[in-house]
Amino acid sequence: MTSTRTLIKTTCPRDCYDSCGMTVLIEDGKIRKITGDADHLLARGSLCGKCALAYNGAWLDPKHRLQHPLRRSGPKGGSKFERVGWDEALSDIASRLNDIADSGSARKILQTHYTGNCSAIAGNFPQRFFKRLGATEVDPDTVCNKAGHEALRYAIGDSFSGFDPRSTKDATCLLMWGANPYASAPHVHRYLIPEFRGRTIVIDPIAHPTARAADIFLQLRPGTDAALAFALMNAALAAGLTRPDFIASHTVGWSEIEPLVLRHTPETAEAETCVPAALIREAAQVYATGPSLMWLGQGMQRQKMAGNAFRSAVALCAATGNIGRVGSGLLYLNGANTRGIDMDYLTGSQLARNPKMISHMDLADCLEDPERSLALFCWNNNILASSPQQTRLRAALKREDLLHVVVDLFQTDTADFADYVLPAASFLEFDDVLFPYFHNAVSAVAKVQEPVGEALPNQEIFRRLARFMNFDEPELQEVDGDIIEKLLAQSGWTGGFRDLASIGTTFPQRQPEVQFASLKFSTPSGRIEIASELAESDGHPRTPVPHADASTNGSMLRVLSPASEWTMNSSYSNDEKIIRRLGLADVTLNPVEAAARKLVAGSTARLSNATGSLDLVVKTSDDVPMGVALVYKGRWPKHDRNGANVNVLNPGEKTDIGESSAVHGVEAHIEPIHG
Ligand SMILES: Nc1nc2c(c(=O)[nH]1)N[C@H]1C(S)=C(S)[C@@H](COP(=O)(O)OP(=O)(O)OC[C@H]3O[C@@H](n4cnc5c(=O)[nH]c(N)nc54)[C@H](O)[C@@H]3O)O[C@H]1N2
Ligand SMILES: Nc1nc2c(c(=O)[nH]1)N[C@H]1C(S)=C(S)[C@@H](COP(=O)(O)OP(=O)(O)OC[C@H]3O[C@@H](n4cnc5c(=O)[nH]c(N)nc54)[C@H](O)[C@@H]3O)O[C@H]1N2
Ligand code: SF4
Ligand SMILES: [Mo]
Repeated sequence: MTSTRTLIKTTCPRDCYDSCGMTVLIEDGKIRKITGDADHLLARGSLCGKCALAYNGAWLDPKHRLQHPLRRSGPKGGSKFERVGWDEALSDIASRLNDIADSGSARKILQTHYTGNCSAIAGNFPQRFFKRLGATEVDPDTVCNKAGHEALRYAIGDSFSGFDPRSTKDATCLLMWGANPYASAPHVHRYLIPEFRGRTIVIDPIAHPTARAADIFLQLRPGTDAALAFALMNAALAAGLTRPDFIASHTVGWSEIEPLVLRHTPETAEAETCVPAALIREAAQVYATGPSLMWLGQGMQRQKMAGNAFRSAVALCAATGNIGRVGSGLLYLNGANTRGIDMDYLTGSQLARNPKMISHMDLADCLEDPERSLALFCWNNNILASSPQQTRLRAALKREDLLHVVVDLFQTDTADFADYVLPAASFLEFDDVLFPYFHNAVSAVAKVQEPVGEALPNQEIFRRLARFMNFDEPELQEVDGDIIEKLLAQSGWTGGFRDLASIGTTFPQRQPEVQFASLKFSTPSGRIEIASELAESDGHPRTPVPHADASTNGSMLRVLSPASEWTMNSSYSNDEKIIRRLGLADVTLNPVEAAARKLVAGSTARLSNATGSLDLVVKTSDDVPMGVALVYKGRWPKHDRNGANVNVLNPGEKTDIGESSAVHGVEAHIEPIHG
């Protein structure tokens, strides 16, 4: 018998800088293997290790996937469910939501969502439903990157228009600040950075492989970035490498921080940051000479004073004139707007009835209070793994009076506490488009198989629910084909979806454009605002200051919980091969730190603070500085012997700006466990 073999191109829509092109081998109508697309700019024929395992593992395996709508049949959190039909589930959910809305309490319906699927429709369409309903959105960015967005809004008026990564060809320096491409952008680490012909600088507390490979590595104490930024400005000024003309024409407020800059020498900063003064001078020389690119990672804005740190970094960029000229610029994220996409259309902004959002840092508070919350929807988001205050959240989700609906591919910890679990189709099971947040590309996310069981794409679930609610706005029923057509037209792609799918990824701009070439910024003054009246009127300092967090007191450690190489947030932590690779949850310490605390590698230690505690296997590595405990994020609590992950230690402290997560500011004690 001859078998049929087809190769289909699609794109990985994870929350990842790389947005790899993928090739799916279909044999006799079944997926045989999913690999990286050899033609894709970054994938170059291979996926990262985690996706290579999970996409060929749990994501294709019906026994791991949710296949049918489920209704709770035991106590809350007991994970006992019975299978129900879609219509039965949706009509019951709709009638309970209508009861809440009819009593004037729609805002007490909370919805959490994030980036489980970053595709345009699956990631955004359900927003139309919740806007029409008048539900309260738990601001998704507050668990990830809101501090950075807000700080950039004050300083340059825009956090969604970064430099085009292809402009590395024109730069002499690439500064990576609080990002770990080795884990969070593996193909950027593997290809783009080694191919870069200029010099690389990394600023990070951890000596991760990207840092180790850098020309200059500034290994600072966590939470001391602003002090370092001021010392870099001081050194640039002393070396005559600041740009007075640029400062005079395109910035406001330099004179307000200049006295602080003059006082903040590399020697001052060495004492605060632990970075040798000579290395600060060398980095300042390289960066200020430029043209230089500054990639602001999300790790450094998960500190308590993150907004101040970001504003300080922008001041360095502005003082050295490293923006608006060829080979220079700042990158946080590139929004779909850089491809012409109208996000208001996609998310149905005109339907909004309740503009108020709450922070993820306040979610436990809100869910504990029946006066503030009557229902909760979680889609594209696993709060019991990812959000702070894990113990309080679990307890709050036991409320029998709270209607809780989870839409996911898998039976997560969060789903265990739901009244209804609705099975979502994966990105392999319907057509969509993706606007990556690093490269300014447009990519096809193409259907390669039928949905598993009765699973439905997010958007179809919410179209059906809208019908059961008797919502009659046409936006709530718009079909995928029409949306894709409109989005592609907005992006300037002149072919159809199938044309795009045949090549996978396209770049609307053939050549990288210089970021902010007009040197016009969307701030009130139209300039880079080192001093911001807007920030001041929002209750923040007018200018950044050279802040450094105090050292942890002797017995406490700073707990950093960044991206793991083997999970994507909490995704993949239920894949059998990945579970084997992860092994027991661990904590990595500097060997000197471990020895001083009488902790032996391989033994178990307890990390604890006022919020919670976690038993972890001790590892030691020189990558980790003194005073720091490294515990990667992303494990599923229910697969761990603690029944919890690192967020059990996270009190949910807010950043200075943006009510965002200061998760890398968590502190904890560590002690050996005997016996
Ligand atoms: N300690 C600590 N905690 C952190 C962080 C940290 O650095 N340290 N980082 C934070 C950050 S940056 C983020 S962004 C958040 C992320 O937190 P989450 O948004 O919770 O990310 P995931 O854990 O991957 O959960 C996404 C869920 O979406 C599901 N999913 C995938 N595709 C689809 C789909 O098509 N439809 C539906 N309905 N579901 C789908 C996945 O199965 C998964 O359960 O975590 C935060 N939590
Ligand atoms: N493999 C994998 N890739 C991912 C994810 C994942 O979970 N796994 N998550 C995705 C998501 S949602 C996001 S938001 C991104 C996040 O990816 P990144 O932007 O790389 O952010 P993080 O992984 O949180 O942390 C990056 C670095 O910040 C450092 N850091 C911590 N505190 C400080 C500090 O005070 N100052 C400085 N300068 N650095 C500090 C950490 O040591 C870490 O090395 O990655 C995405 N990619
Ligand atoms: S998670 Fe990132 S690196 Fe891995 S396949 Fe997807 S896009 Fe590529
Ligand atoms: Mo994130």
